[in-house]
Amino acid sequence: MEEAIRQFRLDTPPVSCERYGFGHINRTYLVRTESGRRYILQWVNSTVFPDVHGLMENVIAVTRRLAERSADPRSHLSLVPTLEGQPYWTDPAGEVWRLYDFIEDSLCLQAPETPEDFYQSAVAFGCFQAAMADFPAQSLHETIPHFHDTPDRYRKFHAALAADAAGRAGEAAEEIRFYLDREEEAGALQRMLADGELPLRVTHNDTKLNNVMLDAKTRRALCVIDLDTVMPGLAAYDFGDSIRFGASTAAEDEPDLDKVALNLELFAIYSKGFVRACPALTGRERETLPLGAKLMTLECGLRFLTDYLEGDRYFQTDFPRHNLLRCRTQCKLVADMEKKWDEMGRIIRGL
Ligand code: ADP
Ligand code: GN1
Ligand code: MG
Repeated sequence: MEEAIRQFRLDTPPVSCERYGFGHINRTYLVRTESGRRYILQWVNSTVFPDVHGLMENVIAVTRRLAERSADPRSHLSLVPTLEGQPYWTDPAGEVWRLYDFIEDSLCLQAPETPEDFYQSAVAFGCFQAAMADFPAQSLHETIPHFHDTPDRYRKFHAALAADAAGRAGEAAEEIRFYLDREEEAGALQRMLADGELPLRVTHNDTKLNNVMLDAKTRRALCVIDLDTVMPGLAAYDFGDSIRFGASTAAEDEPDLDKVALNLELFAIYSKGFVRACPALTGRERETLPLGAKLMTLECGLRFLTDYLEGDRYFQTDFPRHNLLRCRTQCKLVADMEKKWDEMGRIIRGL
């Protein structure tokens, strides 16, 4: 990591470099230099993203497009070049490192502190989708093929279950049953896409609240970060993943399931912000937003469960059964959405 820092064009020599943030995939470091300036150094996880060079081409193209759209340097991520003028550094082992300017005077939240914070995150993701509306989606690399293809996630789950490589299927029997009971409905968005009912858009695909920056003073949306999964996708994916993470009454790994529910007030607030920021959504796309919330939550829990069955190889975990705990909160949230389904539909129709 020290060697990586030395490869980039910092303003003055570095004085510290420490682990930073709560991401589950990459390794992120906060770098400070003698002048007091801060940067974000990241090691990009090449197991999760095998085409790491394609991924960086996406990041370069997307940040360039966003920079063309706004002169405000805090409205988008900015890559800092290497000493040789390259946008990222490949180390001798083939691992990719990149450096971003730190977005100063900003907030990155793990949970909304007020409904307005959540509204602003909807504005950030909605504006991102709108800003990318005329970007040639087919020019982007698919950094993780079938990323939100829920039936494909089910195929991988069945393979993991059959192998039961870590001998954990018995312990997860209740969650496994929960997923088997919902397999048929899990393909609904994919079927609509295949039938031409929904347009493919450039989407972010990982719209957690902690992938948005808010202005620390005004608390207004600044920009979206974590662009590794920007790919062609459905509006319902971006809407749904935000609801899954930010409109839950508890953290993604809350052990007390009684605390986990869908907060309908936050659901309504996010819906309003997202739809306002994305006026181009078709009527059919708007109708699918509640389904996006349910299916993204179902899918994410299924991914945690699959990773648990495979021995925790994908998501970074902090303790044994962390992925199982995460899966349980997602199941609880799906069950709560099923109870609140009519109300979710009413909120969207009333916008
Ligand atoms: P991961 O893919 O592991 O989630 P992220 O790109 O989301 O990695 O970065 C992890 C965290 O680092 C973010 O949640 C945010 O708090 C912080 N971060 C990332 N980029 C920046 C930036 N340019 N300025 C300030 N903070 C950042
Ligand atoms: C991962 O990278 P991060 O922590 O923002 C994952 C998302 C999951 C999320 C669950 C590339 O997001 O798809 O929804 O964890 N990212 C990737 O918290 O798999
Ligand atoms: Mg992230």
